[in-house]
Amino acid sequence: MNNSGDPQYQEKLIAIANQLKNHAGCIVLAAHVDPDGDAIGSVLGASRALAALGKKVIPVAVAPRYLEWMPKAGELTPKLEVLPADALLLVLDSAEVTRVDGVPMNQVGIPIINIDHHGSNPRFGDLSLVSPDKAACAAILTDLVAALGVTMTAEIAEPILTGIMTDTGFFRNSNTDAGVMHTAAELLNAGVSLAKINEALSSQPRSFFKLQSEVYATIEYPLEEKMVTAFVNGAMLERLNASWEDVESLVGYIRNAEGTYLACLYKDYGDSVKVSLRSKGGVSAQNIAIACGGGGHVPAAGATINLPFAEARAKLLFEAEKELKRVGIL
Ligand SMILES: [Mn+2]
Repeated sequence: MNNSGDPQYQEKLIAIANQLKNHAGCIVLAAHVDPDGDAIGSVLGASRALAALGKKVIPVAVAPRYLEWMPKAGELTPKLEVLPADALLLVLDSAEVTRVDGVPMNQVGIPIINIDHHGSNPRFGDLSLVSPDKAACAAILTDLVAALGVTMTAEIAEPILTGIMTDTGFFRNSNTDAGVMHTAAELLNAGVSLAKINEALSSQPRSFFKLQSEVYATIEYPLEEKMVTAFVNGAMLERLNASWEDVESLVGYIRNAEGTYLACLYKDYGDSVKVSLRSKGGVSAQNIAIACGGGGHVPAAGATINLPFAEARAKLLFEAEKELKRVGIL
């Protein structure tokens, strides 16, 4: 087990496991807005493990279309306006209180446990375990399942492994270390099928391919061709009968443009622009995202810039240029 993220990792893990085991009421689980594979995987993995302990669980999340295969029918609750009075709230993969989706975060008398792997997490909650060395929040949950004394079954392992696969870019990104490979091996030993997860995650609707050709047509190489950008807006989606979800993985493809260190997909919402950033070669997408009012990880980050496209693009390129100069690429 790799504990380098937090010297008190094991201690905090045990304290959290004990509080969860000792809590007599229900346990509500939630993750961040715009949930990804790690958010949904962490909520489902933790909730199935706690259910195996006999706990009453309410996992709160809405799986985006490409992750709809993950929950069983009726397993997820989309939203809770008010938490049950006896609830404990377990928040997963959420870098900030304001990022938590579907549950009230200010209800008096509700204990909150915060498990995450974003270094910028302010360690909110009554108990928190934030371990930035972990490639995925789901990887922490593998350790939590063990600390709870729950046997890792295929049913618990599948969403956890999915979270790890999506947050490591299918074991290709720089956060794929020996520790996460060991964790994945443990999950495979529990009987989960890597091929099944891979197939489910790789499947794309026809609208995705039409959209892909249009988005590729917008590719530009600014900043002395050290950066690659692509653009999508609502009108393109409407014309192709595609959805914003079809766009999610596109930045992962353009980041492969030869000779570039930084990839940006602009999602133009009209009065604001969401930028999804990917970086390599020492460039920090996180630095750029933070400068634009967002956040994330060093190799993968994002921000919503509340400006029309031309101004948002200028702001992003300004911050990107600063970062590329900082590492000596420009
Ligand atoms: Mn994550």
